[in-house]
Amino acid sequence: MDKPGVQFRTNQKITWCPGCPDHIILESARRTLISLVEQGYNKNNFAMAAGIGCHGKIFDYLNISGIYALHGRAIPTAIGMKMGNPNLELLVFAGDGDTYAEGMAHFIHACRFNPDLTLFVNDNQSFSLTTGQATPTSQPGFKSNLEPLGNFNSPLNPIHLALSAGASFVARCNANDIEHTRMVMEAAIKHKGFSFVEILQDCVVFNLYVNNKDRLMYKLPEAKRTLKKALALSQEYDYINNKGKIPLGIFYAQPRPSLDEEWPQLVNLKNKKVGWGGLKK
Ligand SMILES: Cc1ncc(C[n+]2csc(CCOP(=O)(O)OP(=O)(O)O)c2C)c(N)n1
Repeated sequence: MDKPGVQFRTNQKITWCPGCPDHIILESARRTLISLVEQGYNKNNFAMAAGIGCHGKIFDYLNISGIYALHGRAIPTAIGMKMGNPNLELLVFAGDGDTYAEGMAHFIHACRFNPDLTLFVNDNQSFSLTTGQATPTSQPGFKSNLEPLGNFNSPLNPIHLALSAGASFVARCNANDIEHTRMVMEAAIKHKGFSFVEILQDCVVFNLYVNNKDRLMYKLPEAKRTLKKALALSQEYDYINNKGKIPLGIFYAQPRPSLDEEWPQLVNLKNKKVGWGGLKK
């Protein structure tokens, strides 16, 4: 076990911009893992697939096994890892460009297939590593070198989409709120099946319009909700409006059989305790 205070850290130099909330998301993830290990999770069974983008650099800084996937392909990479060793606790760290543009088909089908893994999407409403082009959650009018006249498209609503596609756990966090994000991350990892956590974050360099929305955010009360109610809540925020309210927390959590429970081959692997062995105490 690492020394207290350095758990799950690597010695890599962190190269995110000063002030980027990716630093804070890393800290929430680190605290989540520490808390789960304290509760009996086996540290060696955590593994990650990271997307390509600023967000993906968490792979270098969070000390668990894994792989940098291709841009847009972190979800299928994680599903493959899970099929190879269903005893792993798979975490996917992806970006909004990564997941909702090039990776969109994988996102929708993961909601349908319900593999037992957790997807965290750092949503800064821009392709930031490539210097700020519009993603599917960017606001109309967002100007970039690629679209000097501004983005013509309206944002899609990933929370609404995930719920519609059958995701069994759907949540939203504010990157700036370490402790709330930690709590939601922990609940998402504990959920059996596909968990989707959208983490709204500022981009301090490329899409300043989407920043400083903390004052609009409020926390949903913990409650078991119908899909209908969760869908209605998901529409409170349209990713453009700077006046309305932005709900945070768990919109929906409804366990249903996961991919690895439905496939006999995976059940067999699980029972044989392939790889690193049983996951939880
Ligand atoms: C297959 C493929 N397509 C496109 C790219 C180029 N690319 C690398 S990072 C990136 C932007 C990532 O944006 P996002 O996923 O929103 O993450 P952020 O950098 O904002 O955290 C793009 C388009 C690539 N490396 N590989």
